[in-house]
Amino acid sequence: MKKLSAISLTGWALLALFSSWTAQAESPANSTLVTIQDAWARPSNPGSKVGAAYMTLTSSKEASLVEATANVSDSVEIHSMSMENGVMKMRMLESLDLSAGKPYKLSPGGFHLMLFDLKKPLRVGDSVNFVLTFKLANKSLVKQNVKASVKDAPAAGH
Ligand SMILES: [Cu+2]
Repeated sequence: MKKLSAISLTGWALLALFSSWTAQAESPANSTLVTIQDAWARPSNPGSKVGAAYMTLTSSKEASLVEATANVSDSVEIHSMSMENGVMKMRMLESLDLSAGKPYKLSPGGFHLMLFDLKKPLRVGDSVNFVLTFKLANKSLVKQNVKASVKDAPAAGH
């Protein structure tokens, strides 16, 4: 009898261990991988079908932004911008690597999400719904939604 209860105790301990392990394994899906702050988009220029959006991304783990889609345009690209020999150059990136815990600021003159083939002009007060796809080191993908409000660029951004 004593031996039996010892076994069942071990069984319970194992069960408890197992369930806490499963709970831990599931938590990344439920908790937020990337904290997305200050998401905004510029109003589009009259007659232009392109737009740009900015935000600050802080990932809790090593991850890369690998894809972005938006409800207002057919395609979204991740772009970098830099000054080369006195000329502003834009480059499309396959992905934007995020180190754990480090905020990456997408801002005018730097990284941005470029919207192509806008379905309608972006005006101040509109909002853009993005779905961002992040890839973790283990290759698993995490999608996160973010809403960017359309507003005028801060003067300091130039
Ligand atoms: Cu661009």
